Order: sequence, then structure tokens, then C-alpha cells
Amino acid sequence: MSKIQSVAVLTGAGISAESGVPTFRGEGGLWRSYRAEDLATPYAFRRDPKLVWEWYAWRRSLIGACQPNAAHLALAEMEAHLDEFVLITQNVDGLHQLAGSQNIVELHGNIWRMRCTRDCCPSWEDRCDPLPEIPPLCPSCGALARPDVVWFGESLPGEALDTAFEVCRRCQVMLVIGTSAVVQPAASLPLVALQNDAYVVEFNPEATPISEAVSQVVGGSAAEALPRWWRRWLAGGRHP
Ligand code: BV8
Repeated sequence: MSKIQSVAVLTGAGISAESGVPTFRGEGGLWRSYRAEDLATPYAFRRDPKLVWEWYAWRRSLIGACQPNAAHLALAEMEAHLDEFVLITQNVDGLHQLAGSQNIVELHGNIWRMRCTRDCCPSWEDRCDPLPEIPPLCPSCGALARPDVVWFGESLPGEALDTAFEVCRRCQVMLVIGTSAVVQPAASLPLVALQNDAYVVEFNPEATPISEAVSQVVGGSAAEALPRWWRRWLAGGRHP
């Protein structure tokens, strides 16, 4: 195995598309004609928490029926092979954990966790589907509960963000898989890696705002392209 030891990965909704999870900007990204940006905001939740929870309940039941695909599984295998491997995800679907990945940085939270709107207690895991009541309430103080995700206009968890930037400053190779590279600050991470002379590979069937800047673009779908790319790495002893 080559000298390449530290690898960072950034994933977006595209890596879960072949598992049946709708992407945000692709086919099926709309719910009852609402865009994600309309519902995934603190304002939408304040205005109509029931409506926002109905959207999350719909996504939970959809995601709950999905399994990791070959791209998720390839990343779990890569982690087992490489000394330094950090998986940074924008996805809230939890499919990386299901695939066996360990070293995961969730930038935008997780749809299977909830937290109290009064922050009276730490966030908790809740995998009930269907939800017994909408909107769900905090089991400790009875206040409204909210999904433990980052909404537009909200800051990302400080520790996760610091770790993500640090890892991208240090990595030798970065894989950017299934993201439209539009949503900030996540979309800046590949640029940080490039600025630190990392070899950055983008896996996406479509061009994105970073496609011109990266070291290598791999088209096609992640579930086909990533395992093939990884097998070539294993065979050739260094990144293809
Ligand atoms: C913040 C959790 C500080 C919730 C999410 C103007 C300029 C710059 C920034 C801003 C701006 N105005 C506002 C902002 C800030 C805003 C932002 O970036 N907005 C964008 C829309 C311009 N960012 C924020 O608000 C962030 N917070 O900045 O705080 C602050 C505070 C106040 C004011 C200013 C700043 C918080 C962002 C996080 C929001 N939460 N998710 C939930 O899920 O319910 S974001 C959510 O959408 C996802 O997590 C993900 O990050 C994003 C969707 O992007 P992708 O994952 O890339 O998915 P997408 O559908 O777009 O693309 C899929 C890609 O896959 C495509 O390229 C497609 O070709 C490809 N694909 C499809 N199939 C496949 C495939 N690839 C491979 N294989 C396939 N089979």
C-alpha cells in the first residue's frame, strides 16, 4: 500500500440517491411543493412546527426503509485500510453508520436524533416510525422537541466544523462524493484541501462549481464509480 495515509471524504445527498433517498436539488427533492430551504429553517418551524415535523416524519419513514449502497460500503472498507481516514457528511440519513463507517463528522446533524427546544437536556436518539405524536414533545420538560439537525441560517456545531476544516487542511487525498457544492460552509472544505496541496477527486454525474478546480473528476453514479476507483487504488498501490 502506497505512502498515501491521510484521506478526507465529504459526502452529500448524491451518495444516498441509489439507496432511494431523494436528493435536495434532484428528482423528488420537493415535498408537497415545498423546497428544503423553505422548511429546513427556524422560521418555518416557529411558524408551523406541525408542518415541519410532518416533513421530517415523511423523510424518516422513507430513509428508514433504505439500506447503504456500494458507495457507502466502499467508504467503510477504505476506513479499515487507511491509517488516517475521516468521513465528513452533510447527510442526516445515518446510512454511513449503517454501512459500518466509524470516524464520521456529521456537519448537519442526524434525522434519528431529537432535541428539546428549551435545551433542558442533551439530544436523544428516537427511531420511532411512525412518530406516536406530531409534533413530538421533550420527554423531560414537555416542551416542543425539534429534529437534531442544522437548519439554514443556523450555525453548524462548532467542534464538528473545526474538525472538518482541520482534517481538510491536513489530508493528502480528499474525495468529494455526491454534493452540488452549493451549501456553505461545507462547500468550502474541498477548496481548503486544494489550498493545502491535497489531491482532490470529485465523484458526481454532473458538473459542480468545484469541478474546474479539483485534481480529478469521476463521472457516473457513486455506487458504481467509487468501488471501481477504490479497487484500482488497491491494485495500483496509489490513488488512480
Ligand atoms: C450558516 C440539514 C452561519 C437539514 C442542511 C449566500 C451565500 C453563501 C451562503 C449563504 C448565502 N445565504 C445563506 C447562506 C448560508 C446557507 C447556504 O449555504 N445557503 C445556500 C443554499 C446558498 N448556509 C447556512 O445557512 C448554513 N449555516 O451558514 O450559518 C450563518 C448564519 C446566519 C446567516 C448566514 C450564515 C447551514 C447549512 C446547513 C443547512 N442544513 N441539512 C435537513 O436535512 O433537514 S443542508 C442540506 O442541503 C444537506 O445537508 C446538504 O448540505 C444540502 C444539499 O446539498 P447536497 O447534499 O449537495 O445535495 P444536492 O441535492 O444539492 O446535490 C446532490 C448532488 O449529487 C448533485 O450534484 C447530483 O449531481 C449528485 N448526484 C445525484 N445522484 C448521484 C449523485 N452523485 C453521485 N452518485 C449519484 N447516484
